[in-house]
Amino acid sequence: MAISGSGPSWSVAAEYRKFRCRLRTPTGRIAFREYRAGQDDTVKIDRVEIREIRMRLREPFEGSTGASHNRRVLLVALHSDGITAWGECVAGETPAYSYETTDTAWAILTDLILPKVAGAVMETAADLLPAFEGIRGHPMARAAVEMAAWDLEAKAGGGSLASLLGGVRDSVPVGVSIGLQRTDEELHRKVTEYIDEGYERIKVKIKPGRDVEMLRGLRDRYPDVPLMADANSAYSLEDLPRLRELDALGLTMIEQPLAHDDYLDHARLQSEMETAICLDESIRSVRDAQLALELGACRIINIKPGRVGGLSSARAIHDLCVEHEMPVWCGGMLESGVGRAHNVALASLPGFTLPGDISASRRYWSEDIVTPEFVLDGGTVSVPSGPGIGVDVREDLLAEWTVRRADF
Ligand code: NPG
Repeated sequence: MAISGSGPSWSVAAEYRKFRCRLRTPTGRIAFREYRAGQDDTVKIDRVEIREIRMRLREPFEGSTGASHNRRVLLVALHSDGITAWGECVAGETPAYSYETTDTAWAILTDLILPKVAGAVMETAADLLPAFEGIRGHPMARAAVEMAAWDLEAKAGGGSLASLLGGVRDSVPVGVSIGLQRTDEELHRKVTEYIDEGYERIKVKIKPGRDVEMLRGLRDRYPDVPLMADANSAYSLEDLPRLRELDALGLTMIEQPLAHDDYLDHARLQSEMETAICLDESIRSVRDAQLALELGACRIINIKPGRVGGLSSARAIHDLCVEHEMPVWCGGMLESGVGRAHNVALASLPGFTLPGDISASRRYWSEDIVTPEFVLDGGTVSVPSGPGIGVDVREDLLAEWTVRRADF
């Protein structure tokens, strides 16, 4: 669906798109088709469906902000002329990681966004921007629709989502994230298991009281394994002496040690530490990434499309980081196969040089909602090459696991 050489230039197309965004029907629906002269790359979203499915984690997953036992996953389906495109909302069950939750996202999507998306005509995901007007924040709710729109554009054009995004790899290196364990022995057992399975790097959750000694024990046992720690904002600058002890352990990075909205203290901390700081929760947009870069608040960024409002924003952050030679990697939020597929496509972009939190489906689920499931192959996961996200949602499990549904 890219504009071809014989079509309008990029700048003309951008102006045209802005103009189209201002045109609305009296119902507030987005209907641009009649204003387009002789262009046929558009698709009409005939019907929209949102479902909440419940997925049971194979084992609880615990970070410094609490434990997850089950996932309440929201899936958005855009139906267009025989095509079904999918997006997943990654908001959590509680507002521990961000202020958004499954229930706030359900409300924003069903009350405000989806009624405007049904009946819309689009060529690219950017054409759905009017559906998000008047909504401050709520990136995870918006991303569920935006990512489904990318899937739709790719499927309508017959290509993979990865190639539409500009991906350059057919497989991506992946790591595994290990939640807090009751004892160091249990942690060591898990690490051994995942290394044997072929994971390329190990990320360990930490919090005050379960940090330096625990990681030192791990480092002694696995001197050569790429190890990193994720604090999910569990520390403050007062913990500087303790955090500095981590410098001796050769970690590839420390993820989000300080508060989600504290760029200044992260910059102070980074200047005092040798280990790279990676920001996660702090980066919600390309502007946040610019701020972090300018302040020197980190040396690595974790990009999660859900956290930043979708794939367009994720790609813009990626592009900015490539320009500034800052490595990025793709984070994970205990996604079902739908969100995992979007993450894999994103991670195929050239700047994703570090292994992502994109584990095999089996790491979290006895059965995934998609087929084929994502599997680990020599420390990598293959990037699907079929149309769009390249995996199919299993109708049998969808019917069985749905606990609520709304249609537009
Ligand atoms: O592999 O999907 C995964 C999980 C990786 O540790 C992981 N995610 O803080 O990055 C995180 C954490 C997370 C999980 C965040 C769930 C939010 C929700």
